[in-house]
Amino acid sequence: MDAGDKWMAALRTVGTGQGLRSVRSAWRRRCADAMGLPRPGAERARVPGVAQGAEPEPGGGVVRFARSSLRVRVVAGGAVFCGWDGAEPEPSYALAGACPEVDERAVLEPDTDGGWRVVSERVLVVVSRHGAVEVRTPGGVRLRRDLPPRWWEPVDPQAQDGGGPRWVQRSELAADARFFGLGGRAAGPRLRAGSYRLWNTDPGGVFEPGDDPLYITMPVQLVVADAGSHLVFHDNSWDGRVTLWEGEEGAGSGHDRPGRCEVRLEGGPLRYWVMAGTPARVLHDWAALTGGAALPPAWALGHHHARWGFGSEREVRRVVEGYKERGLPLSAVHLDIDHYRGHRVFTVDRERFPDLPGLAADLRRDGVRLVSIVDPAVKAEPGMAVYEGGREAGAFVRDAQGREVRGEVWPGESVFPDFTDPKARAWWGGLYAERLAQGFSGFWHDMNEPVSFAAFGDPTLPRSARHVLEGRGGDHREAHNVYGLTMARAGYEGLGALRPGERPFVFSRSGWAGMQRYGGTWSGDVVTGWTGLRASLALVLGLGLCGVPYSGPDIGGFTGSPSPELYLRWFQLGAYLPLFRTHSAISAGRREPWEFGAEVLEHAGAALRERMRLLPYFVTLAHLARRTGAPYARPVWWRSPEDRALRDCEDEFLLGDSLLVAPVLEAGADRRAVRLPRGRWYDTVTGRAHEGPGQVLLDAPLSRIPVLARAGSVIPVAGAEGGVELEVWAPAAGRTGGGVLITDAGEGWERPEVVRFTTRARGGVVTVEQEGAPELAYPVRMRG
Ligand code: NBV
Repeated sequence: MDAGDKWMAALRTVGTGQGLRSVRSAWRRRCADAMGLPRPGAERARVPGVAQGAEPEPGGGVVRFARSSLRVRVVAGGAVFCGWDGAEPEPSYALAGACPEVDERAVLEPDTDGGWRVVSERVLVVVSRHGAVEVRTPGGVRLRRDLPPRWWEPVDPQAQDGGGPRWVQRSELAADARFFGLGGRAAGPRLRAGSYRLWNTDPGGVFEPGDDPLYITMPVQLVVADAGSHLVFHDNSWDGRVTLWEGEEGAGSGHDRPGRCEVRLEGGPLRYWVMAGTPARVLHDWAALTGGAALPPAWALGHHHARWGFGSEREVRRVVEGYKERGLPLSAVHLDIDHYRGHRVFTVDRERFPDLPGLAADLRRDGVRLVSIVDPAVKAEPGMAVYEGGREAGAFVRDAQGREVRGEVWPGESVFPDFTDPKARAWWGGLYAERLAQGFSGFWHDMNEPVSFAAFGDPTLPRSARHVLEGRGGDHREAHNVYGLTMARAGYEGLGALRPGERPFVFSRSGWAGMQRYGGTWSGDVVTGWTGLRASLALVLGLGLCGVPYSGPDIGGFTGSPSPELYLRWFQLGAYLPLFRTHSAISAGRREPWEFGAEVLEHAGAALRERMRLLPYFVTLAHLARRTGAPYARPVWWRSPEDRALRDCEDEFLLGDSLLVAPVLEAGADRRAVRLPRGRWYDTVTGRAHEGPGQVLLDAPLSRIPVLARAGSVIPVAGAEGGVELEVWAPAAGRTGGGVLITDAGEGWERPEVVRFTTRARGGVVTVEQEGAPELAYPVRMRG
């Protein structure tokens, strides 16, 4: 199905009335842009020209070229900022706060041939006479070479339309470099040669691996090569494209063909950050720059069950009862748009959900939380409290003439809060009081690319729509990609003010660089099929490398009905991902584990119980993600980026430092090849040891997927009698290992407790020690 077909199918879901209004809405958007955007006139290209001189500044300096300038600034921690044409690090939606302090030790010096260099502890930045920028390791090995950029400017300076010129920058990378990131890409995690658009997009009710872009795009690339890894972030929220060409070693006549990358943006500043080092170091620097990930409450690390179309309170109770009767642990139930009155956000359909607070309280007694979907579109209905409140607050997006921009979404004709306006965020944040009063504990932001149904063209707001952009003012071309991010901020901050003692739980379909500060995300409407299962893993791993550690797929797929086998394999994978949620569309089949026969129920139940046993490990990983930037689910090359076979291995992952998870992603498979990083790995079921690096063939009967534990690991798990116990996997003879346990009270802001352990194998005896304690405070179960 192409995008047009998908939108037509989606329009069928919404009915004819809305279908017709979607035609009107698309037409209105087209007219608004025809009138509200400047017509492109004659343009001329510009390049920086030759370097004329340079002025040192703290942390680096500014190199002046004939027709531009380049600022290079190294900040504490070692990240490098490069800003062309006067671009500064701020203002930025990605940065967590003010730009970090500069590294005073980094200095600008003249280089040979009329160029300049900035020498710092972690990298060496060399700027050529014509404006090419090389980032090298301190040892002088080249990580990337950014060629002089090129801008297109209107010949008539009066024709400037506020966004600045569009620009392109090409870069050369090592021939062996592999690319990851760019947000949530279904075709990843390794990004092959191709062109990837930077424009958050709802693919229209379902996506498959070939669909691109999706809901979260961001100009963040992690490049992994023999010479080292680095992250590059072009801090610019405009529409654009990243085109990648993987290199080839010894191509043609024995010469390497370098990897290449081209970043092309339709406006906005040409500025970027580079962070170099091991993957762990790079993600640490990224989190330092853009903020630690919001810590989910402990219950959000359990199992969630959702469905679009539960239909009634009775049905919700029936499903929860079903979990209980079968002894299946459940942490949360999600209510979708069908519990709203006529799809109006922040309302309740009281006929079908007569007593939500009562339902929430009953569920809570059984340890189950209620999570509410929250859509940004507000029905443009005079007299409706949310609409009137928003008007009073001046919160809705307007056009160039100052009129409300109207679109078409689930409730009908709708308006859209401008979340780039601090006033609008404060107003919107206050609305969550209604949700809290209904008994909801968590929030699921949807449709915030933002979507406005369109029978043709781009299903979003007009590009000419005006936005406050924190007071700077601008239009949707700049605000579109940060719409979901700023909505997440509004929700997170609102909840923080309304319920200061609890950590907000927000996850959002759309977002941008830095969204982790406010919460996580999920896969969106992944197609039900083996390809969708594979895409689910790609999305989670790719997003983790962009600093968004908490996510997971719709288990079983969003559409249709999975076969029992596919459902089970999806469930088994999902049990090891941060967000562990079953969900499906209103027209799709059921996703409760007992709907697929006794065998599936038995094995899904086992996966569920294993997840709950691993909960202390997941809580620890959540804290580590926040503190260190390391995602819970990491590519297998995380600790061995030099292992080329691992770089190309996309169908398994590390869960924290200790576990390697190898899901089954193919129909009919009962064994699979598992690639091991260096060191000893134990099959957690058979206890058999395997030595890496290398590849082994492991059993994967329907009852389980292969999960291996790193020798020497200490994994905190829930003990059979309650409390935490330590699962210790013996180190190889003469080796050491270790682990960490981070505990907290589950949902507040109390200081977590961090306990570290070391393991040793000496003379055939394995010992475990707890740092700073004369003896272990936890029971130990020796394995391996
Ligand atoms: O709110 C309905 C769905 C939701 O179930 C799904 O998870 C979102 O990704 N929503 C999209 C809108 C409808 C899409 C066809």
